[in-house]
Amino acid sequence: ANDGYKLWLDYQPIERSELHQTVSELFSGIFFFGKNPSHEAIKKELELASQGFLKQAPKYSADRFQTTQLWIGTRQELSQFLGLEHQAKIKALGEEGYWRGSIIHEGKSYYALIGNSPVSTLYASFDFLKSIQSNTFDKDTEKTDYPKIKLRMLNHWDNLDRTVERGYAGFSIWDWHRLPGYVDPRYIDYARANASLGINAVSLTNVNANAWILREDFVEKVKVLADLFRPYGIKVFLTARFSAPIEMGNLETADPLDEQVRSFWKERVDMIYEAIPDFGGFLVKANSEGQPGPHEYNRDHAEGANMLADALAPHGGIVIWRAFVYSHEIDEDRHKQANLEFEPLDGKFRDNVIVQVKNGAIDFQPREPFHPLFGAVKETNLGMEFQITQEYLGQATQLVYLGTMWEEILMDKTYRPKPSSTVARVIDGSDTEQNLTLMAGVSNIGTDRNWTGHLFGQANWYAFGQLAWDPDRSAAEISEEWIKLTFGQKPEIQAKIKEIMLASHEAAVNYMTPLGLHHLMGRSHHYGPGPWVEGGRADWTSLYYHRADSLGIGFDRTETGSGALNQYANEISKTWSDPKKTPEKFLLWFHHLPWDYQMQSGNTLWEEIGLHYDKGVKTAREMRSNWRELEKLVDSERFSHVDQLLGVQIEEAEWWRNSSLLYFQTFAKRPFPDSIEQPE
Ligand code: GCW
Repeated sequence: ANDGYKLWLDYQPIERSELHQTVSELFSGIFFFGKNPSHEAIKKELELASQGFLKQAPKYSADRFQTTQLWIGTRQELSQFLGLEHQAKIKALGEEGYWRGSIIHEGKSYYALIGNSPVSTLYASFDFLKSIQSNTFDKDTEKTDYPKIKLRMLNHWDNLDRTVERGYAGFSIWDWHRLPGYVDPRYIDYARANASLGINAVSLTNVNANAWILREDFVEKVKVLADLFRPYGIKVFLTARFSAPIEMGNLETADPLDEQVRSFWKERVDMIYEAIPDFGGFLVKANSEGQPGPHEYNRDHAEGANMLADALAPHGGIVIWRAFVYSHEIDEDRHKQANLEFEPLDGKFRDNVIVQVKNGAIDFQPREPFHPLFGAVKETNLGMEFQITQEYLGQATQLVYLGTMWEEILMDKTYRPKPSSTVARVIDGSDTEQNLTLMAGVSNIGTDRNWTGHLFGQANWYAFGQLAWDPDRSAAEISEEWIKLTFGQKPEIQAKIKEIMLASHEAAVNYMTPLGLHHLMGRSHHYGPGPWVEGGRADWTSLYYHRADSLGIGFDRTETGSGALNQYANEISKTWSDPKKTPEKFLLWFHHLPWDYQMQSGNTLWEEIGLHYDKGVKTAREMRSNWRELEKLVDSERFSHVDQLLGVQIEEAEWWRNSSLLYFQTFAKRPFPDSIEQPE
């Protein structure tokens, strides 16, 4: 059955005879230099691949020369066959870098997969298999690669009872109840999938944390996962609940400067490292949305983070401290809060702390300008947090390829610390002096057979991994690659699916929140439209964000409004304070403008809003008509899965358009443009 379980590691029979020939030769004589758990993982992968590609088992050679075709090992293991220059070239790629290509030795050619470490040899192997799958393998071209970001991490928001916060693909894959005794084979497939993308870290538990995960019996369960993931180069992190000293240490305080609190954490951390010597560290959400934190004791984020960092440092562990903060006390535009709290702390965090910042300042909206903290601090390690799970983007019902959205953010110019800086250059550390770099993605994985609920959710997991490896990769290229690995080589399939994917994010922005509108989703579930939503805290309502009235619409964040725009570099804040010079995709994010404001197209703002909503619906329909052209080319199981969901997506796009426009019309009191389908 084509249920999507195998993800992009579905090794289909090789069709092209020449490639078939080459690959059977290589797989007929494999020699491993050295023995270690990562090499065992490679072996397992080659076995799966060989069965899939050639329908037969691979053959290993006993000796490295005679019958051997394929050499696998680390640079050191193969050093005698590499010239000095060649060795230096591979070494320069760093611990996680690899080289693959042909080596001639005594007149015979061997194809070699060489990493600087066992794990990077595994990366070389996955890349080699991928090139076969996508029909691009060429024995005579060498390939080198290395990751540009150190920590490439998934954040699971998985609770210990297996529910998943903002998870739409079933329950948590971590079966805490049956661990440590029962080891679900799925854990290995999870590790394979991540390693194939170069993902090397995972935080297992929700940032809205439960202190229990730090109990000894839970750590024993975590150890099983850490042991399984180690050969795949994946380190395990846990979320630490700041009030754990009170909840499980019987202390009266969790004050980070209190000696007993400090020893509580030190003991916990020592206990964890006893079980998991390469434990990654803690991911912490503190003083945000009701989570406990250092503010309760009049301490700041740096004091809170450093206390944990000090407990972890002797073991080489790190603290990832989230900048997604908004407190109930501060009555400021939420957009400003992270900068208000973190800019003054620049330089105060320990070296083993990374501050993890969401891509935008509000909350994973369909489109946000980049977060103004990127570029604003000089002596703080900043990491990126993207959301792979589609909380505000149609969840697991809608097809929305996020690669293009992430690419857009990574390429945005921050103008700081260097005039040429972009978000990518800040987070990969090339324009800053930060010694730790991180890209995290909130996972969209669950127990659904296809892992991600919507088949195309897999593309977002894939794209995230690829961008974390190299934030300069093009989202279009990544989509092509994913399509080949998922649906095969046929060019008609390629072109159509790529068109669907590349149009999908803009479509969702258009039918949900065009022109810089944001947070118009229904309250708390964040699914369908709810621009009319009132009640609760001001910034939990949509009215707070769109501010529509009889005069106009939009959130004034210039100096006449909240002033949040001033948190960006001058090049941005000066220019964008003029609506005429603000990119129209962010217009209503920063400005409150009259309904008759004239847009670049010559239309009024009101007309343009209507046209965007309508365009979103039309694109959703085109996505389905494109998909339907593939009916004969894609297996019926996947065809129908995607087709049905696109049907729902179209209905929901219409729902968004009609309800939003009818609602905004009660303020604008103007007719809809003639050219659009009239909402009713
Ligand atoms: O996006 C919001 C979500 C919360 C989430 C929070 C966060 C984990 O609605 O469910 O809580 O952000 O990122 O901390």
